[in-house]
Amino acid sequence: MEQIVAPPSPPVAPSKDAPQVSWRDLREWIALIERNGELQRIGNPVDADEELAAITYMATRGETAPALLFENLTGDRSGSKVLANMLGSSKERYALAVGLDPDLSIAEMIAESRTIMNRKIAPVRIPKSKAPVNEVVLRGDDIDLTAFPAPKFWPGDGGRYIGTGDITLTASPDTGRINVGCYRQMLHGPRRVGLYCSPGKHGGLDRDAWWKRGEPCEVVAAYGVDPVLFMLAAQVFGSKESEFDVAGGMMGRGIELTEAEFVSLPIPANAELVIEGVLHQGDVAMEGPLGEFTGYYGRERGPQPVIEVKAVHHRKSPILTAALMAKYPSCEIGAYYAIMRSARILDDLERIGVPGVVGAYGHPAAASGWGIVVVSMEQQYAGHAAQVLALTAQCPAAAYYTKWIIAVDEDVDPTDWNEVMWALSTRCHPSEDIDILKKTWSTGLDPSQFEMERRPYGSKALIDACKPHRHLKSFPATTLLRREVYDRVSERWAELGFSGEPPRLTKFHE
Ligand SMILES: Cc1cc2nc3c(=O)[nH]c(=O)nc-3n(C[C@H](O)[C@H](O)[C@H](O)COP(=O)(O)O)c2cc1C
Ligand SMILES: [Mn+2]
Repeated sequence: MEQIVAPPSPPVAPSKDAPQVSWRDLREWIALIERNGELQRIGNPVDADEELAAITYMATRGETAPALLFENLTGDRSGSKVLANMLGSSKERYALAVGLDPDLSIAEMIAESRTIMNRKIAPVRIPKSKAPVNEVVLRGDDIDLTAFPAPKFWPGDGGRYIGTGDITLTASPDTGRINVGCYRQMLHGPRRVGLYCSPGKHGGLDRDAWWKRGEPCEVVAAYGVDPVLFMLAAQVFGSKESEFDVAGGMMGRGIELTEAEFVSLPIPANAELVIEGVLHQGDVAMEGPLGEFTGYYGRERGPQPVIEVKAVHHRKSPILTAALMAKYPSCEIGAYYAIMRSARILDDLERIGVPGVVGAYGHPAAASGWGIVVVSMEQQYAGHAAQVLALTAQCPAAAYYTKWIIAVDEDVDPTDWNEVMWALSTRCHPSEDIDILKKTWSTGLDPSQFEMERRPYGSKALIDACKPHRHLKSFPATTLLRREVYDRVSERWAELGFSGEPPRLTKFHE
């Protein structure tokens, strides 16, 4: 089996100003994380049927688990490897993917992410002959996707999912905009792959627009992709935006695409395994369920469209990316999702123009960053906290799902749950400080409401855990160290027998 050769070099800590990430494709990124001690290779035989997911789940019950490269899959007929926990709950691997310093704090990464997510760089085209994904090209009856190790994750899953850590390309027939979404794909047969888009997702809207014209919808899907394409495919952008441009901006260079064999869509040139195909109206097969990011099974089994596969491209010994959906910290959408969503919430609040917002964080343990958003702010006028709470709750980046929106003062770090609990327990008076919004934007994936039909209508608690504005002047002083004493102790930190840096404190007794 082909080996990924990791050239020996010191751990990489890319400069904050580096405009371009240091890796070119998934293989180079794997080599980078391996040099940084963030990869575990598993060479023992592992069954893709529940065992791969079981190992991934068990290995990721702590927050510092490495990415897992399964190199030997039982029954595999394709020479593939499977990468799981690619990003997971690791802020370090997120940083290595987007060219940030892995030692930055979460709050610093959120701030840096706002900058790089707002850059846009269009994709570039490279010739077919230069595209690594064209090492092997198959058409027609030569195609057999059942040769690849498609995992079944959870015991109650409805089948083997070749696509979880995937990207799926569709085009709008009206504007030509290419959408990149991450939608699950269950393997039905050698040339048949299910594609589930929940209502309103851009891939599904494109599909329906083609069908409305009486034409089949062309699709390209990639099952081994670099971490930036994967992350961007799983983020919501405007329906007219192409995720490719944002991915290019984050990487500091255009995503490389090349011409396909059958469809008019392009294919990602550096992917590991790509399929081209079409969705015909009326061609459906039973699909689902799949264990979800909530920690429960999602939508019931039902008929969903099927991709008729027309061509397959892959690198030799391709590395497939598999995304386990599970409770934190075992969920693939852990650290990166929380950081990117928080960056976008702050962008939204800035665009709206509300003053005084200092930070925000959607904690990943709250259903992968969907359940809770903490916003920190400097209270400037009566009613300010209530305004920030309501705007945060309903801004585009936070409105979906989020149930608990908590406002804290600027001296509380929203990324530090210990500090948030302190604020909730000392500055919040439940009978005064909690408001409820009803009939808000939710999802069928939230199991807390019965019956199923009620689920899309959620509710949100707005929790004011700021000091009461009415009593700001007379609110008890927080116990803080005197600056000069802190400095004196810090200087003697090592001499006192402590290792490492003294804790960083920013607020002092006045
Ligand atoms: C591993 C994983 C699996 C996902 N599966 C689905 C899915 O099957 N269907 C779906 O509609 N969204 C799914 N999502 C969420 C979409 O990727 C996300 O909503 C994204 O914004 C879709 O792109 P779009 O906004 O361009 O439609 C999944 C996300 C991840 C990370
Ligand atoms: Mn989109």
